[in-house]
Amino acid sequence: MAFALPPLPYDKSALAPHLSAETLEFHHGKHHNAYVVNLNKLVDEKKADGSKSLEDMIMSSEGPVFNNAAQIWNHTFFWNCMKPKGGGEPTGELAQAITRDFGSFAKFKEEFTQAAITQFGSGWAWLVSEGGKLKVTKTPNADLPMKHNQTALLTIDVWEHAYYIDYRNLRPKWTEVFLGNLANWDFAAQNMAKAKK
Ligand code: MN3
Repeated sequence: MAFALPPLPYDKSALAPHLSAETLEFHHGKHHNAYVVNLNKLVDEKKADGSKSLEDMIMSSEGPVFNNAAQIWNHTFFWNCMKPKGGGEPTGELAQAITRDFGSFAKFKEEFTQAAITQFGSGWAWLVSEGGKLKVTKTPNADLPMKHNQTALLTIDVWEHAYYIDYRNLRPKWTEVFLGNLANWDFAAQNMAKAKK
């Protein structure tokens, strides 16, 4: 069975003015879709096992199959890390865990921003859970927490294609807007709850 491009969890104009419909049209419709097309092509050409789940494929592959499979997963995850009227601060258990492991939400924000800004070239900054503890990490290109025994809670895409249309070269501005106006803390809390099981 071929892999399919999952639809965005909201309308492509729903994140404006923070992220334009044009950005989502390109980022989801062109970039995310290209990873799906490429993976299906690789499965055909290399006779890779296309009946595997995307996660199994990510965990068992390297090179082009890994890159495309992981980028499909990363983007599907990333769309859910944003919502209209997002941002602000988490509540409940997630808020407590952030205070416990970073000292304060402000400290977490500093670390996450630093990771997003200092990822050299393309990649991702993450809030992850590892052995019951929350951490901020960054990964290059398609690399992702599940390859490092970590559960992803929240991510920001810092490939230039994620912000260039709206913010040109200003990755710090993009990171600020993501945390301030878009971050979906409900989704991160759900991921933390699943990580505990
Ligand atoms: Mn991207």
